[in-house]
Amino acid sequence: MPEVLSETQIASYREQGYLLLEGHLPAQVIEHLHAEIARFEEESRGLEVGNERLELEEGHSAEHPRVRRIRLPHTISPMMRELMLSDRILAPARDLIGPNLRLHTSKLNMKSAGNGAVVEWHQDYAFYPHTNDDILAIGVFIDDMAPENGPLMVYPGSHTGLVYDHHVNGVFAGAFVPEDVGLDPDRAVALTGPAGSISIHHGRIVHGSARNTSSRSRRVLFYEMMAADAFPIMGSLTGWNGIEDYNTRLLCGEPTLTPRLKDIPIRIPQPQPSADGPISIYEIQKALDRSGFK
Ligand SMILES: O=C(O)CCC(=O)C(=O)O
Repeated sequence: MPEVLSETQIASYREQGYLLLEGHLPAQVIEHLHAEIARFEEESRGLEVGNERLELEEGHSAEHPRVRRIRLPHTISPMMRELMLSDRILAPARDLIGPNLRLHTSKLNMKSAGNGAVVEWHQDYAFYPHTNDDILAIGVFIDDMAPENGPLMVYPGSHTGLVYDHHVNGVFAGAFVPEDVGLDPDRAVALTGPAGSISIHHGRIVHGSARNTSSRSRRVLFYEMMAADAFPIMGSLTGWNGIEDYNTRLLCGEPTLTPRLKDIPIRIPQPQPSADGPISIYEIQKALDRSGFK
C-alpha cells in the first residue's frame, strides 16, 4: 500500500517521469527555510570567492550578496537535514522507488532576481549512472514558481528513452541542446506552483531551467536519492570512500551488497574537464557552445 501517493500519481510518474505535489509543505517550513537562507546569505557577505559551503553568482559583493548554490545543505543546516529525513520527503520517494533509500546529494539552487543562472538541459543519470534507474530528485519550492522566474522544466516521458550524449569535443560537459537530438521544444513542461510545493523528477528525465529574468528570486532545495540497490557504475560522479561511508548515506530501510541490474542505456561521464575532480554543473556546462534556452 502506498504511504502518501495515489495509484494515479504513481502511474503518472511511471509514464511521465515527474510529479508535482502542490502545497505539500506547511507555510512554517517555508518560513524556516527563508530564515536559514538569510543566514547563509549573511555569511556570503564575507566571501570574495565561493567555498565548500557556498557557490557565488557573478556580480556577488558584500553589499549585494548573490549566492548561486548552497552546497550539501543537509550537512550545514540541521533544519534542512531534518526535513530531508522527514516523511514529507521520504514517504513519496518510498512510494515510487521502494523502502530502502540512499542519499546521492543535496543542493539549494538559488536564482537571484534579474539574472539567476540558467541550468542547461541534462539528465542526472548522465552524471551518475547506476546499476538501475530507481533514482529521483525531490525539489522543494521555496518561492512561488512561475514561467518568468526560471522554474524547473522537463520533457515528459524522456526518462524511458536514450541517455543522450552530454560531451563536447569528447569531454563531459553535462549538457546538450534538445533540438539537436530531435526533442521538440514545444513539448517541454514548466513545473510551476506555489512555495511549499514539491516536484519529483526521475533520474533519466531531460530537464533544465532558464535564466530568472523576473524581479523575484527562484530558490529550490533538491534532495537526490536512489534505491539502496542502485550502485554507481565506475566513472560515475558519485563519491566513493568505501562501503562504510557509502552506507552512512542510507536515508531509510536497509543497505545491501547486492546491486540490482536493469537493462538501460548507459554512458560514462568521462573524461572530466578537470583533473581535480568534479566541478559545479554551472561551470562544466559552459563548454556548451550555445544555450538550449532561447
Ligand atoms: O535548479 C534547477 O533548476 C535545476 C537543477 C538541476 O537540474 C541540477 O542542479 O542538476
